[in-house]
Amino acid sequence: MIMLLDYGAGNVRSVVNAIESLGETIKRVTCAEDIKHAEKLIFPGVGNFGSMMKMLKEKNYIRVLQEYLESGRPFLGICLGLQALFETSDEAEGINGLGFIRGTVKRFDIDLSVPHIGWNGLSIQKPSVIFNRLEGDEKFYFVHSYHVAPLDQEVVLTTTDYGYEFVSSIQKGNIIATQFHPEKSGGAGLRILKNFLTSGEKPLMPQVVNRGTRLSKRIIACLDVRSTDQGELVVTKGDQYDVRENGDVRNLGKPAELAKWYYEEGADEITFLNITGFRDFPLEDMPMLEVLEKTSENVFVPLTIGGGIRDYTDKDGRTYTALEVASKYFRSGADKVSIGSDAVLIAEAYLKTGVTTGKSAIEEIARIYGNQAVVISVDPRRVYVDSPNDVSHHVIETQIKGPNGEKYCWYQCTIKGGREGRDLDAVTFVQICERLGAGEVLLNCIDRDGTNSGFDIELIQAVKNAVSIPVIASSGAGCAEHFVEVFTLTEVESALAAGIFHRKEVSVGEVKKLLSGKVEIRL
Ligand code: 1PR
Repeated sequence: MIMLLDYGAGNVRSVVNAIESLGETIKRVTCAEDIKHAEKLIFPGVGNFGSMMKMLKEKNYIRVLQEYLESGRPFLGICLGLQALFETSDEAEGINGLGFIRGTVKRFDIDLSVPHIGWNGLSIQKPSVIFNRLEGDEKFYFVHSYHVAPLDQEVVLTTTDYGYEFVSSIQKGNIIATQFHPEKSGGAGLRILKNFLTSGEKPLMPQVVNRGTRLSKRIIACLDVRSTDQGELVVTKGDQYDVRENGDVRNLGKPAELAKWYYEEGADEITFLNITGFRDFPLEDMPMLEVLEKTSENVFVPLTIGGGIRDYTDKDGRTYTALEVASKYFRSGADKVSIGSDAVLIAEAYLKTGVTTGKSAIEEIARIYGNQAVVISVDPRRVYVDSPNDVSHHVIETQIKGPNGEKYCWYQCTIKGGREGRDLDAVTFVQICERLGAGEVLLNCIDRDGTNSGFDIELIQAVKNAVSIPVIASSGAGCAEHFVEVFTLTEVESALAAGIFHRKEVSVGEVKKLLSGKVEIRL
C-alpha cells in the first residue's frame, strides 16, 4: 500500500490529487502502525522544521519513521520531507531531525530574494529511476528558504543554482527526497511521481545534462472571484476595482474552469482573490473552498488564495482566528494565502508600538506554515504632492505628473478592496510585513488595474528596492510587451495579469513566447 505521511500541516491534498490523477490510490497514515506496514511512503512537508519535528514527536512517528528508512523500502520526501532526513536545521536550533542522512539544513545566504520561489532546473548528478522519460531540461517548482547540506556527496542526486549551487534532491538506495515539489510542477512533476510509483525499471540518465540552472520569471493568472447579485460565484474583473457594468457584476466565467484553462496554457501559478472576503464570513463561504478543492484536482501548479484571511466572529458568536481560516484553505488545496486588509491593520498596530506580538495573522501563519506560505496583497493608490516634505510618507519623484503638474507622489495603502485609504504608504507597509514574516508581496495598483496601460514601473521599483522577499508585479498589463518591460526595467520575480487573459486578448503562451530569449522563462 502507498501511504502518505500527513503530520497535519500544509497542502497534502495536492499530493493526493497528483497521485490519484495517475490512477493510483494512496492512504493517509493515521497511526505509527500504518508507517510500519507501508510498502511505499511519501512524506510531503511544508512549513517550519521545528514545528514539523514537534508534531512528528507528539504523534510518536519518529522511531517508526527511522525504522522505515533503515529498512530500505521506497520513500519519497518532498520539501521539508527532504530536510527532515537530516540531523539538524538552522531553522530550529536544538531540535534534531531524523538523522538518516548526515549533515544539516542551512538558510540561503545570498543577495537574491529569499525564499527561493519559482521554477528552476536540475543538474542531474547520477542516474535515477525518477528521471526516466524526462528530457533533463525541465523546470520544477521550488519554494523554500533553507536547503540541505549533506556531508556525504554520494547521496547528492541533483543540484540547482540560486545565488550558489545547492543540493536539490538526494538518493540513498530507495530513499529519494526532493527540495522541489513534483506535485506542483505540472507534467514533469507528475512524471517523477509516476516513476517513483513504478517498480522494477532501470535508472537512466536523461538526454540533457544541465551545467548550472536558472530561476524562471513566473507568469501568474489572477482570478478575482465574487458572487453575482443572483448568488452565482464567478470570476469578475474591475476597472480600477469597479467590477460592475450597467449595474451588474461582470461575469467572466467559472473559477475552477478558468483556472484549468490557464494551467493548460502554461501559467506558472494561479491566484484566486475572493474580493468580497472583507465583508463575508470566510468559513461560511464554502463555494470558495469548493473552488480550491475542485481546482487542485487537475491543476498541478501552485495555487494562492486571498480574501478574508483575518480573525472574525460568526453570526452565532463563535470566534475564528486568521490561522484557522488559512488552515482550512491550505487543506482545501491552497499553497499560499494572501492577506490584504488585515495586513494593513497589523502594520498600523506595529507602527504604533514598534513591537512584534507574535500573535498577528502574518506571524502565526508564517510560524506554522512557513514564511513562503504568507503573501501580502497590497492595494495602493497614488497620492500626488508638491514636495517630498509635504508628508511623512515614502515619496518618489515621478515621471507621470499629477493633475496639477505635481512631480511627487506617495502610494497610499487601502483596505476593503480599495474602499478605504489609510495613513500608511506601501513602501513602509511591505517593510513591516517582511519583518513580521511575510514571504512574498503581491503588488497591485488601483490606478492601473484593468486599464491595459502597463505596470506602474515606478511603484514596482520603489517596493522591490525596499524588501528582500520576492515581489509579484500586478495591475495594468495590456499586451505581451508589458511583461517584457516589467521584467527588464525591474527586478521582480513574477508578473500577474487578469483582464487580458480573461478577455482572451493575449494568452499566457503568447506572453511566454515573447519573453523567451529575453528573460528566463518556463516553456
Ligand atoms: O482584504 O484580505 O479580504 O483581500 C481582498 C483581496 O481582494 C485583496 O487581495 C484585493 O487586492 C482584492 N480585491 C478587493 N477588491 C477588488 C476589486 O477589484 N474590487 N481585486 C480586488 C483586486 C487586483 C488584482 C487584479 C490585477 C490585475 N484585484 O489582483 O487581478 O489588478 O488586473 P489587470 O491585469 O486586469 O489589470 P482582503
